[in-house]
This record gives sequence, structure tokens and C-alpha cells, in this order.
Amino acid sequence: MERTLILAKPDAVQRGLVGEIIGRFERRGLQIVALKLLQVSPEVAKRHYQEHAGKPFFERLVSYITSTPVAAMVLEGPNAIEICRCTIGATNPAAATPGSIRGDMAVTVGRNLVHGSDSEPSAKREIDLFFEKTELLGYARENRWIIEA
Ligand code: DAT
Ligand code: MG
Repeated sequence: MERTLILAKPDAVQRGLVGEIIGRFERRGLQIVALKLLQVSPEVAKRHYQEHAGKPFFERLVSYITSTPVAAMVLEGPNAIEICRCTIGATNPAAATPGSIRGDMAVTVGRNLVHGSDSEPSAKREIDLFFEKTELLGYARENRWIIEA
């Protein structure tokens, strides 16, 4: 089992695509273990995107992700990180496969709708950055409604 952090970014919220995006992950078979709307602070944004600090697009990226609320969620499932990355599609929507979220609903890299963690260490770091342990379903296993066959 893996967990991954997904953000429906400001453009997704503005365009009314949060339900569509969550629906795609749910239909794929992943379990939502945390979900909330929040306005990302500049501090959290800079830590979230720390690997991109110094790149030419960094300031624009931080200003964009902090501009209006995002929907943040933690999804769980077997290979959740890779499955989400595939469901999201390539970073540049121009290269994203049709059928993926970016390949179906986005056109520019600066407005590519969704963030998904890219590795286990990133997922852990990003989940800890956006959620308290007590906000995660499954922290107390008896809170879970999933049928574990
Ligand atoms: P991803 O979001 O697919 O993990 P990333 O981690 O390489 O992609 O970059 C984070 C975000 O930064 C990306 O979703 C959009 C923005 N970005 C990346 N490369 C960019 C570029 N060359 N120009 C403008 N924005 C870029
Ligand atoms: Mg990334």
C-alpha cells in the first residue's frame, strides 16, 4: 500500500473541475484517506516546491499555487504514486496522453490542474506538509469504511 498527496490546483477549483478530478481517482480504485480545501501559504508553497527553487518559473509557480484555494487530498492504494502520476499525465499538457487528466482538460504547463507526488520520500514529505496525522482516515483503522477483501 502507498499513499500520495494530490492537489487539485487553483485552476481546477476555478474551472469547477474538482469533482471530475476526484472522480477519476476514485473510479481508478484509489481510496480517499484525507480531503480538504485550503489556501496555500507562501511558506508552504516554497517548501512544497523546494526542488524547483532557483528555476526561472519558481516565483510564478509559488504565486500561482497561493493565488486561490486548492483541494488537497491523500489517496491510498497499491502503487498509488505511480498510478496517480499516470492518471494525471505528463507535466506539459501538450505531451500528456489523451485519457489522462492533463491530456483531456489542460493546455499549458503553468495551468496543468493537478499535483501528484513523484516518489515515496516526496509523498511522505508532502503529506506531512499538508496534513496533520489526525486528519488521515486510517490513522485509526476502525475509522475506515473500505472493505479489505
Ligand atoms: P509535475 O507537476 O508534473 O510533478 P514538476 O514537479 O516538474 O512537474 O513541476 C512542478 C510544476 O511546476 C508543474 O506542474 C508546472 C510547473 N513547471 C514545471 N516545469 C515548468 C516550466 N518549464 N515552465 C513553467 N512551469 C513549469
Ligand atoms: Mg513534481
